[in-house]
Amino acid sequence: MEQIEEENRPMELTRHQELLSWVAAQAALTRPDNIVWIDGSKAQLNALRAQAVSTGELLELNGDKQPGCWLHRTEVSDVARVEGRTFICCEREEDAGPTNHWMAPDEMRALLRPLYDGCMRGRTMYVIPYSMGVVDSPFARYGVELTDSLYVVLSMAIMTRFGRPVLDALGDTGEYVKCLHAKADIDPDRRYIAHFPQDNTIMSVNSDYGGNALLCKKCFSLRIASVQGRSQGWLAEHMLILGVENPRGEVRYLAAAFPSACGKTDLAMLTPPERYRAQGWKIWCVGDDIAWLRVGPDGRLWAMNPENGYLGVIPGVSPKTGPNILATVSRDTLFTNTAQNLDDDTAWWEGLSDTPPRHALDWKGSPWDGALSAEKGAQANARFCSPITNCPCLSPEYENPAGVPISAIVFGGRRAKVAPLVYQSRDWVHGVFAGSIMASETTAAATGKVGVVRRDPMAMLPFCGYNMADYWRHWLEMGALLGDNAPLVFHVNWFRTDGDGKLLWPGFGENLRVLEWMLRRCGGEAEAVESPVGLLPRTEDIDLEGSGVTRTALENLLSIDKALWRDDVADIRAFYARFGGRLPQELEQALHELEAGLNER
Ligand code: GTP
Ligand code: SPV
Ligand code: MN
Repeated sequence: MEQIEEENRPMELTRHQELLSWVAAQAALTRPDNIVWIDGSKAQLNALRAQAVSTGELLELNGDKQPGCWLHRTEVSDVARVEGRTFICCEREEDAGPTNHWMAPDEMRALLRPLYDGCMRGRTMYVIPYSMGVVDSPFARYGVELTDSLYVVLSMAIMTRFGRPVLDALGDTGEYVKCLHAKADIDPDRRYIAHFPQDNTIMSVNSDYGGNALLCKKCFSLRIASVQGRSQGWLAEHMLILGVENPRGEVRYLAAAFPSACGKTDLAMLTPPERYRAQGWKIWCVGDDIAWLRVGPDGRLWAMNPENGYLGVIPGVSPKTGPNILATVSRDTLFTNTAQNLDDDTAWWEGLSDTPPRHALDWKGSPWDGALSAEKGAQANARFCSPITNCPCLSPEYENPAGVPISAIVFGGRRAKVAPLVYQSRDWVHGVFAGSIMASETTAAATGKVGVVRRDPMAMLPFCGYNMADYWRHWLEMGALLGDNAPLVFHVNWFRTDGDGKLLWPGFGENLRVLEWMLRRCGGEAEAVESPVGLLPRTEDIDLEGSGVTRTALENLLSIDKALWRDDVADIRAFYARFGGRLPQELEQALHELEAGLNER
């Protein structure tokens, strides 16, 4: 084997023999010209950034207007997660369950081998040791990603804690998730995102975009971590975490699961309505996408955010709906697939300003006149990647290794019909049921048709690394551990429309009005009324002053259309049937009770 040059001699960084030999074996397969270990130093990152600019991989934006910001454009065929090419490769198909794509591990390895073979020739392989969670804390989990993409290196440097401290924490024998990423030819027909939970291994090839390539994110922190959590007694969830401080100065924490592009980042960084701000309400963001939850020493449920940055949807972020997001992306941000305003070399997206730039490039890099073009300037799933500390409302608890105690869990989807603005589950089991029957319209975050309603339990349909029925069982077992300390469980829908298809609820900051009711429920300070689907607020329980929403609209938002719900029950029954005898009996029973309630006069 010819000698591959290694920069940052690994022996000075680690004596982890198994890691060294794994890296060597992947290099022998992919044949990079050289290997660079990422140590986390500023000097190294600056040099890599300069290199990315020289190759055109990154474009430096206006340093006065968007300081420390960069723009990256992806291939036109590589703009979202590819669920159809994402596989769970456990030994037995039934353990992946009916909602995951499965392939036998040996078969997948055989299929991938030729795709990786020599694919890094002429390129550099970067070795990124990273941590999900605060390095060296009891609940941190480590990974090492090998990649031939500088874009991935620079994104991982924002999204994770990485470099030398992680190697130190791993020591000579520490466990880590093995992540092999190669952009190869970015060929969509040979694109695979494969997970081997039994080996703590992830293999991704032929994509250089978001969750397909930043393997720390959905691949590790949800698909692999959900499997680890099941055997170790914790939960890895697709949830934001936020603290709500009331005028008395009490902070309660919520964790909320919404499918991709359905409002997690927006809720996590919400700006309270004027009146609420005047009263002293504050929002504290702990995380916007992923939560790891476990039962704390006090018996309550605690949540921590394993990430160190945000990878958020940028189109639609406007001064009106997302001032905290705008502040977050104002500096040190890596934008992907936005438009570029050529007048001042800034990133631009729909929502940033009312008048689009006329002298611009669209996300594909083609000349674009925002006033004349029928096409959007930014791609629908364009993203920002910003350090966690950029958020003006970042919770001081964001790096508390213990996380924060959770008072309420919130599930939610994007549904024009059926789901009311909010309802509360009667108890934990009924809450697990509410999560399991979630449905939502598809979005641009994944390739495929947009706006199609599909069942998306706990917003984990594309992210649960094992059989969803076993996952529900695990949720039920967590509830048994929590007992009376279990958080209350709610379901929300910010997207309900009237007969003309107009949104009934203003959303964004106004969502605090709904959170307020939930928190008063947690404190035993608010009323609720029974309905077949769960507990509803009375219209007088939601403060509408200054919201522009009428009582009639709120009645509409809270109404339960029994006919539509009965159709949903039929759909849920068909969905549940896919899990056969593995479906927890408690959920079957809850569905039966829902149907019985809907059939009462
Ligand atoms: P991922 O990062 O892909 O997991 O998405 P996310 O869940 O963080 O979604 P995000 O907050 O980025 O919101 C995505 C889309 O939903 C944007 O188009 C927002 O404008 C829209 N949105 C977010 N919150 C609300 C809301 O309360 N009401 C309405 N109508 N739209 C919302
Ligand atoms: C999502 O699709 O839920 C995202 C973006 O947050 S990605 O990291 O690409 O999964
Ligand atoms: Mn988000």
